[in-house]
Amino acid sequence: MANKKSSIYQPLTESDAIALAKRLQLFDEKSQLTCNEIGDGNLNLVFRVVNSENNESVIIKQALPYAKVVGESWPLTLDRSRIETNALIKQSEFVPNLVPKVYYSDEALAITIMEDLSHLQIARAALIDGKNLPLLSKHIGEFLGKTLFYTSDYGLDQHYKKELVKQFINPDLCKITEDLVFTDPFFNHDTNEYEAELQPDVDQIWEDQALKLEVAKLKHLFLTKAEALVHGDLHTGSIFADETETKVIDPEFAYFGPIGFDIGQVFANLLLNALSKDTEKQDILFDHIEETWEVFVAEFSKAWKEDAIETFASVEGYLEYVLSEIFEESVGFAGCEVIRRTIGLARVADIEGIEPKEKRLLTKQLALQVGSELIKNRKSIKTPKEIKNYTKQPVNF
Ligand code: SR1
Ligand code: MG
Repeated sequence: MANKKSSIYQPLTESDAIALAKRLQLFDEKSQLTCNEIGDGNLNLVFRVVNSENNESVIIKQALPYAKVVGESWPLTLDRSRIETNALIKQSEFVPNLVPKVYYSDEALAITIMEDLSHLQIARAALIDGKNLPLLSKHIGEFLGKTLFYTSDYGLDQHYKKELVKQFINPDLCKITEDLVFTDPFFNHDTNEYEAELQPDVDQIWEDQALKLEVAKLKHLFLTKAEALVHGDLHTGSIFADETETKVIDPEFAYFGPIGFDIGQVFANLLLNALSKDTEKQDILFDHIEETWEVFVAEFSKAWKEDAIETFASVEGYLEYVLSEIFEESVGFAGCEVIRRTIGLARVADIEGIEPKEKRLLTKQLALQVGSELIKNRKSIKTPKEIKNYTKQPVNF
């Protein structure tokens, strides 16, 4: 049930956040603490509490009982805070170097207190600024390979996995994805938003029955395929990075879903950044897409060979079959994400920031075309290199 508030829940103010940090003795008793609410995401309050004497800091993240991006008219469960805390803790078992440390959590207040990563930049912003983030895909491939293998039936005691599936039932946040990624952009729905000039291209999507049939199949996978504990919202805005470090944040959408969903979101958001760039600057992004996949395959395969608990794991061809299914699904999910980030409710700065408008419209037209083709052709696309080919075609008018 959405919007179930405990009696002690209330949204924190900046001074409440300082009082909480003091009460929990997160800093020395005599510290001079300052606090700013720095949340710029769609859903939560994010307080940065700093000891002004030595600059030590923590982040206090609090879920609001509604979606901040829309307002109180869109109620949202506070339980996502419990999901986020537990997902961070679970992921840290496999990739402690790639997620923020959790210091404290309180389900009733819907808060998670964690490591401050303000020395890093959100990857989306860094890529828009033209930074290369040379280790981004190596780290993300490792994050994907380890977290997804070790929470799947291939790498985790299958009885215990079912217990975990129960703990990570996340219906409200899944519903957001079911609607915003897999449904609304493919119909005339009032959450969609795009320039009037794009209407013919959008109509083409809405009228394309072959495309809709494929989206229906992908949506059904998202609804039913409890393959591994996925992050569930792994776009470049959920990654902090610099030249040497990468941290994956915000797993409030985590649930047991298809492995390819996380990979597809990574592909799509790198692809959207590539589309926003002039041709000579695109290769770095396509290289990141390729390396993400290669490192994922290497990590997943290593874990499979060393730690698989599934009796059939040693059967010749099984790992290769699983990887090819994951790739096909990743490509399809990437297509859905590209389309929703172009015309749906939660669009991305990479594309929205393109000026002048004519250039932005051309990029959006290409994005819609690429997204549709990835979805429809996913069975015949066998390598991440081939994804790039679809971006080289002229836009159909
Ligand atoms: C109402 S939430 C909109 C989007 O923001 C989140 O980060 C997810 O991507 C969601 O689809
Ligand atoms: Mg988020």
